[in-house]
Amino acid sequence: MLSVAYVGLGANLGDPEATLNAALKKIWDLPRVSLTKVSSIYRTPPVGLVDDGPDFLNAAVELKTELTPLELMNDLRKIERSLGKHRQHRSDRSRKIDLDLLLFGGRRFLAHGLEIPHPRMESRAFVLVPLVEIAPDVVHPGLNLTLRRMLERLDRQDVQDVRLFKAVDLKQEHLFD
Ligand code: PH2
Ligand code: MG
Ligand code: MG
Repeated sequence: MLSVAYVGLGANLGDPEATLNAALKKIWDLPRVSLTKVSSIYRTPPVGLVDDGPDFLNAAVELKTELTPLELMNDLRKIERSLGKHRQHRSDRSRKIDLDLLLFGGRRFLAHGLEIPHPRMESRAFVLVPLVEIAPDVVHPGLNLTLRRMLERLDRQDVQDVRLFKAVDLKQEHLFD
């Protein structure tokens, strides 16, 4: 069965733009996964970090896959490791790369350390701004709200702090040659 899934990308250490581009290429190259939409890249102030790190670059992608949520999560973890993220990395620390499985096929899923929808996505402008760009009318199962509506509920200042960094055009992008 083909499912539509959404993944959030974030990076704030090293060369975040190069790392995000490398992650996009690796997602593009995954077997049994088609990358169907890529948001613009946004520059965002760090939220809830204990280490006072630099700004993040964040983006979101849509993909279609025959994989199960756990298989997809494992593939995303392999990509994270290949780009320099260690398994014991804590979520409140700066990171080279973070790939979060946000939504999967309109389903709710909770097992083996994976929770879908991603438990903190509804409060995070750095997740919802890029995601709404590619999937405004998708409904969050559980909240039963569209992503656009979820974004409207966020603090205005948090949303304004998410600044466009660079548009990515999947058709013209040389990344995928
Ligand atoms: N990810 C976090 C914690 N804080 N802040 C921004 N701006 N962007 C992120 O991707 C991010 C964060 C945990 O994964
Ligand atoms: Mg994260
Ligand atoms: Mg993560």
